[in-house]
Amino acid sequence: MKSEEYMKRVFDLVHQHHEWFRNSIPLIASENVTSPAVRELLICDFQHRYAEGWPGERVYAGCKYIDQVELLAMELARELFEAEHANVQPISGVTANLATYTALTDPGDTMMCLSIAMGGHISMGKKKFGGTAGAVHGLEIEYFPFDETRMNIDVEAAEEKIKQVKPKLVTFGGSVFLFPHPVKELAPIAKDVGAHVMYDAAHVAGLIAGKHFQDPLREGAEVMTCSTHKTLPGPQHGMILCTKELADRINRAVFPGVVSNHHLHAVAALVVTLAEMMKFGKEYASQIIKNAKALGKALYDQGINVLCADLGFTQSHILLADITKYGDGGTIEQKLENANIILNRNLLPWDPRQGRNYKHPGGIRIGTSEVTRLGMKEREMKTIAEFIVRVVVDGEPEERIAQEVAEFRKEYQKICYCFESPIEAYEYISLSSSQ
Ligand code: DSN
Repeated sequence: MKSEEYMKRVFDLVHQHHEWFRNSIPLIASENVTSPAVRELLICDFQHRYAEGWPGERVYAGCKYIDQVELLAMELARELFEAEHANVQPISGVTANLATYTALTDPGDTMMCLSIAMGGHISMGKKKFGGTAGAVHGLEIEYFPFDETRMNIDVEAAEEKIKQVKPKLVTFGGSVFLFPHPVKELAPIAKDVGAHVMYDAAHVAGLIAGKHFQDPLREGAEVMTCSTHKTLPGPQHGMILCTKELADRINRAVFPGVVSNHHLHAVAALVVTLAEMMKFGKEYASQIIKNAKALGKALYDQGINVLCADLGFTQSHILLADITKYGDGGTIEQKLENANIILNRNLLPWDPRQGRNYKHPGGIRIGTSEVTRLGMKEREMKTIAEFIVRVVVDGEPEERIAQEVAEFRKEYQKICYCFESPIEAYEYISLSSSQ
């Protein structure tokens, strides 16, 4: 292709993506949509700059405004999460986790966490699976015993295992996270054997900020890592909150450990996100969880095996459904995508035992953060459940459902829980005449 054709092609594809999302129901639990103010800062000049080091102690000139912005982000993060220290330099949740492993452990040490099938994240993975903890930092991984009926860590068995294994680090949190983890119960046991306690809040940071989930830093976690773009509806970035005592170790592990430049435009955008959460976070988090419960019930009532019905399905933004009655997770994910319903297939805890793998697992994961941000409430969750059931259970033609989904979406184009919303959620913003 000629260079002009590459130009045309990329703009065409991105425009098509925007149009598709405008007409779709976004249910990926790790995603969200940012406010116009966040988006504006993401394209500011900060994105062209370097600010290695610490505010006031940079190794580059030109940082006098950047420094002040980073200090604002740190101040807001400390306040919102009631943390003694905040580092806003990790460029992602994985980077935040890697920095924490670097600060608190040495290669060869053992970390206890959830396996991926139980909801752990790839950044907690073993070396043989290429996970960050094992393959990059050289940690040995021991899994928490898991209660599959309650979709949570088995407290008694975990207590025994911590005493026996004596890990150097115990990590709570993960990627499939229906209920608060037993930090309060297990953190003292971990500390007794000399372990540090961290909590990966990538998924639930917005719920924690909104005071509608557990409060890990008060329950015994010394470090809480997160990405800033899931239930916390900000730029794609990372953050670490920790005790004063660990602040220097964490800072040094982040820089010069795992970041050079730390995506300064994202730090500016994070300030807006944190300010939005100060003002709207409680209401937003509460509605996300109400929506997840309502969607879980509506799906369950229509025959979909949403896990943990006896526990109210979830206390977070995530639902997990065993979909094996209707096919495998991969096939169902594709059918739903054809119908403009975007979610992801997911391993169930028992899938590896039953010979299923991540390409064709037994489950689907559904998240309600983004649809809530679009202003949807319990009533709309019933409509979404009907669309899903018509595809998955009734096998209606996917193209027909896609058209109905697009019609349904027309009413929900504004972004809620932010200071102002002058543009539509998936509006394409033009700055050049290339499109
Ligand atoms: N893998 C992402 C998720 O979907 O949970 C988080 O990085």
